[in-house]
Amino acid sequence: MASLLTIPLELLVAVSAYLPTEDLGSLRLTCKQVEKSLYEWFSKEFFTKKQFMLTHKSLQALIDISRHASFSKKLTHVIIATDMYEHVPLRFRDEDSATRYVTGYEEQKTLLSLGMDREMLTEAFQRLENLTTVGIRDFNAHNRFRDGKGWTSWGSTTVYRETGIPLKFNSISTYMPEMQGTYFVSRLFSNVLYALGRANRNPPEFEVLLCHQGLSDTAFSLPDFVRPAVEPVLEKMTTLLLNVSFVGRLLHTHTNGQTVDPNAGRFIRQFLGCTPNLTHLRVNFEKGLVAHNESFLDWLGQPVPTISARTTDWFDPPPIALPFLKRLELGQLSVPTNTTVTLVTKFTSTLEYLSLWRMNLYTLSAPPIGHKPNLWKDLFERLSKIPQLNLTHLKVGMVQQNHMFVDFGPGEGRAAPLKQMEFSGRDTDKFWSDLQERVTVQWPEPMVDASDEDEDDEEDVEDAE
Ligand SMILES: *[C@@H]1O[C@H](CO)[C@@H](O)[C@H](O)[C@H]1NC(C)=O
Ligand SMILES: *[C@@H]1O[C@H](CO)[C@@H](O)[C@H](O)[C@H]1NC(C)=O
Ligand SMILES: *[C@@H]1O[C@H](CO)[C@@H](O)[C@H](O)[C@H]1NC(C)=O
Ligand SMILES: *[C@@H]1O[C@H](CO)[C@@H](O)[C@H](O)[C@H]1NC(C)=O
Ligand SMILES: *[C@@H]1O[C@H](CO)[C@@H](O)[C@H](O)[C@H]1NC(C)=O
Ligand SMILES: CC(=O)N[C@H]1CO[C@H](CO)[C@@H](O)[C@@H]1O
Repeated sequence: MASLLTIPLELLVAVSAYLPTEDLGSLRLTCKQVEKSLYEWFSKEFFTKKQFMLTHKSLQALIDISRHASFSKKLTHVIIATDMYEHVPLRFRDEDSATRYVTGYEEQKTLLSLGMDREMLTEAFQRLENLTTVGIRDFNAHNRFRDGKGWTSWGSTTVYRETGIPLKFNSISTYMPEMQGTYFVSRLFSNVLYALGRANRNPPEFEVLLCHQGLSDTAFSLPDFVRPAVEPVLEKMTTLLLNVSFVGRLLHTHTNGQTVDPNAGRFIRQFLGCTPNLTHLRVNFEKGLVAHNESFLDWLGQPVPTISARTTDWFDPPPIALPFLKRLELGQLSVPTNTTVTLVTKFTSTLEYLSLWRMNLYTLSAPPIGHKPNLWKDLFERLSKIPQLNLTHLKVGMVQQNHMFVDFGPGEGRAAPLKQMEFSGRDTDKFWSDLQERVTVQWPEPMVDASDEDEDDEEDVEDAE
């Protein structure tokens, strides 16, 4: 009869894949041969990509892995999540869980205020030779099926089991700035970059995925005393995924009343000036809070001035080149057609992949009476005519025009209109003409009451929202 030791390795792996983590541990302990057979698969499944959080135990686990001769080489993708103990009134089931939670809170606070988190990250990064991707997240992904749970930070399930209280990703503590969501994540971003710099580790990919709130612009601040450590990391970076939120800028003015700091995203402009090797840039603006998206994108689309014409104004960073940019993804923004065309035109010679997601195209001037422009159709037409633009992948979805819904006609054999279109391949002309043919604006139904005829067109738009 076949036993675990005689079945083919693929079967053993397939069987083990259904075991909860704890039982898998037990299986590996049962005998040397099983352990040996499963080792490659096990270390790949468990140590290629791991998520940690800013607690001493979790970061100690990261250090322990980095000290392990073999696991340290497997670990290529490190995610630091923003799991936080909260400073809010909680109700505990017993003395023990209360003690553990309150201790945990105090420990996390001390870890952060002493900056030990950065020291521990630096120590781990120094030894993770094969690190290619560093991520920052404020959620648990749900794409891992073992244990029927999502992907969680190392140690967070234990905290939940021991205290009965789950750690939170988006704390809104007003007492402790260190323990407040927005500050926490911006601080984490700067610290991770600084730790990588101090560790001389330059992973090419940096992925900030935040579903609660984007990074505030100050997270990108690079004062002169930080640059020597961080610039080498930024220079080698090829992939940068971001959620940003350009709110809360300085309100200083000059004596004549003019604002001192007019440029939204001033720090990120300086920051992107240090990432010349980016091939993939994703910027998602804040849902519903996309103010100043346009001035930033106008800046991103500006041609690079000659050295002599470059401004030295600290409040007005010069435009950047990104000469290797192949993949550009923009999301949750509202801009006019021209801004988009200028931006794509600037990167034409290298751009292969373009994604426009949850984007609103707008015009300030109302169309002439009886005229129903289709801004997206115009945009697709103008993009299709950019000479030398050689996209191999295009994704457009959940888009709007002056905040009216835009779709792509009925799908194949389905009644519901398509909300997104995605193409890949060489036949660019076909996908531009397909898009132009299909794209439809959902104009509001005309008013029934004839007495309203003289009313401004815009009122209909308001009503439809
Ligand atoms: C990791 O790094 C080591 C030494 O730097 C190298 O030999 C190995 O091929 C790398 N990759 C993996 C997956 O271990
Ligand atoms: C951040 O970007 C992702 C896409 O990468 C998006 O799904 C998410 O809603 C964004 N988060 C916020 C807070 O807007
Ligand atoms: C990154 O860019 C710099 C300067 O633009 C260049 O010298 C360097 O070779 C690039 N590095 C990589 C890893 O592409
Ligand atoms: C957009 O660009 C076109 C061509 O470059 C120009 O003719 C037009 O006036 C611009 N529209 C606006 C609203 O700036
Ligand atoms: C577009 O890309 C393809 C494949 O990379 C290449 O053969 C073709 O010459 C390019 N066309 C232009 C106009 O750059
Ligand atoms: C929806 C939204 O807030 N869009 C903003 C994009 O940026 C321009 C220019 O800064 C603003 O006028 C828009 O309101």
